[in-house]
Amino acid sequence: MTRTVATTPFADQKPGTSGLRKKVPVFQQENYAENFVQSLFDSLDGFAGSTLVLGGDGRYFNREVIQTVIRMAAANGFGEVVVGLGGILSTPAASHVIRKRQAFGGIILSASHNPGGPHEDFGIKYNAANGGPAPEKLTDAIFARSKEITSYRIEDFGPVDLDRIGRFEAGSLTVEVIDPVADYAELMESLFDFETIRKKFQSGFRMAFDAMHAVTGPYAREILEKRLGAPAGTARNYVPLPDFGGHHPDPNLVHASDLYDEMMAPGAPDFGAASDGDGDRNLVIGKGIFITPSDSLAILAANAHLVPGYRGGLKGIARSMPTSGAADRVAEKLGIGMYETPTGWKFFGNLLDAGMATICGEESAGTGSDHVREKDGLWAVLLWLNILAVRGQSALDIVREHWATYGRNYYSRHDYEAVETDRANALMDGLKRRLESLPGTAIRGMTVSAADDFAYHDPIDGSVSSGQGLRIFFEGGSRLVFRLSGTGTSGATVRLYVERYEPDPSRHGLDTQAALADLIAAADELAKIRSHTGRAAPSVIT
Ligand code: VG1
Ligand code: CO
Repeated sequence: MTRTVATTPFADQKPGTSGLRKKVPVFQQENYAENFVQSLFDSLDGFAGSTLVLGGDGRYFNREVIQTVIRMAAANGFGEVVVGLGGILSTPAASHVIRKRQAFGGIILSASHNPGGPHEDFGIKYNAANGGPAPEKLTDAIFARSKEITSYRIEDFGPVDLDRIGRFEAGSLTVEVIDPVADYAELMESLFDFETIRKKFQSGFRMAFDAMHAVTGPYAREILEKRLGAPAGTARNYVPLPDFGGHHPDPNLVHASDLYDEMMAPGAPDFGAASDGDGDRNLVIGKGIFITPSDSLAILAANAHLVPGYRGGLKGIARSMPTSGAADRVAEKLGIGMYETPTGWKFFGNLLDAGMATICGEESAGTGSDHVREKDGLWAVLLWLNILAVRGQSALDIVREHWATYGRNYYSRHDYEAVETDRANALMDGLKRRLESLPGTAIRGMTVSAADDFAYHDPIDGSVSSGQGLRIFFEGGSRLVFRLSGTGTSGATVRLYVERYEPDPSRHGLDTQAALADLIAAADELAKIRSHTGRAAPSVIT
């Protein structure tokens, strides 16, 4: 039986960089998740009788919301829900399942790299039929709808069994519980040369993969250990836990510091990697070298032709605006298109669908290709492994060679987390007001050549996304970018992105923070970060 339940709007259901992300107690308010899901369904057209893919990263509250979404999907007229066993699907796997099954779309329950647990974060994302994150037009419509919603529809049936693979009826709906790993693993086998990677492991190559007690554990065990024959123990922290073992499932140098320390110490494995809560991010560390996501994008793009799935070459490369220009130099050399989009994977969708870009990346540990419409953590790791196996060199040598060929883009991001919203806005507004007057100004011996507030004109659908980050360029190619995070759940997070290009190989061995010291100091002079935030130093440096 379908019920229509009266409700009243919540003021704060605005989707951010990737979906709606709030603390668990916010989501636990009566009707909160229901209002958002109904606002989503009300903003979609023509899904009667069609398939919805559903899964999440297994964090606290995942199972409860899965049950709610299933009953609401039934009441709203979907014909079928395809859900991962135990309510689990990594973000890239969900993207693949949506595409493979030609589903109408999918709902992914995740707050990505944010911590999980009763007082931590939860999130809901919607992906469209192409497998990619909802475009801005849709998220704007959902938000508008959430402010006027008066009721939602839900069907009355008991909880469906998420722990048994199979197909069954639930009320007016068909539910299919699928193995969350199988389709994805098969896709990876179709892109990479598993035989060559297997031989590499047989020859004694050692890697450490930290699943951070998040969603990629089962994927890494199946693919790395079972299909590629990596020794047992290659995947660590592989059991997904509702609170990620109390850690942030964020594969960066702060939250994956154990892995980093191990990779820098004597006796380190040959290659180290980690992924985040929902499996779309990747951290890659060679023996003795952390590879920045921006460099990784450039190196993967430059070497992709060595791998079966990309043997025909790349159509183009796309990167988010704050990501370093390292990939631009590769695109230039390959003579292919280079696209610069705002932060967030949703902006790559049109370029991938139109066949203009093959590989995309973000400085925030996101890399992916046209095989799905999300960034893909394990895919990036496998691409690295395949390249390492083919080239037969260490990651360190490959990175050094890349810098010698293309020059090095020194790059770092400084995050000031959980700043009071008013103070963060004051910082951004103050800088925005001064932008126009900056060109020609000299700071610490560097002259500002241009400054603007980044706006993106989508070449496919003509949409314009403005206010995407304040950019300050210096003569010689250095750059500062300031933007506010759209994924935080407490206060505001100010992100400062710092980049300097160094063509001279004899100057490639510097420590990153030292190489960027003048620019970092200039950023504080320009934006008065310390006085606005009241912080002496960033919360996270990557
Ligand atoms: C951050 C990253 C952005 C990424 C987004 C979602 O957004 O900077 O590059 O696309 O997280 O990643 P923001 O607005 O906080 O800077 V994930 O792994 O949460 O799906
Ligand atoms: Co993520």
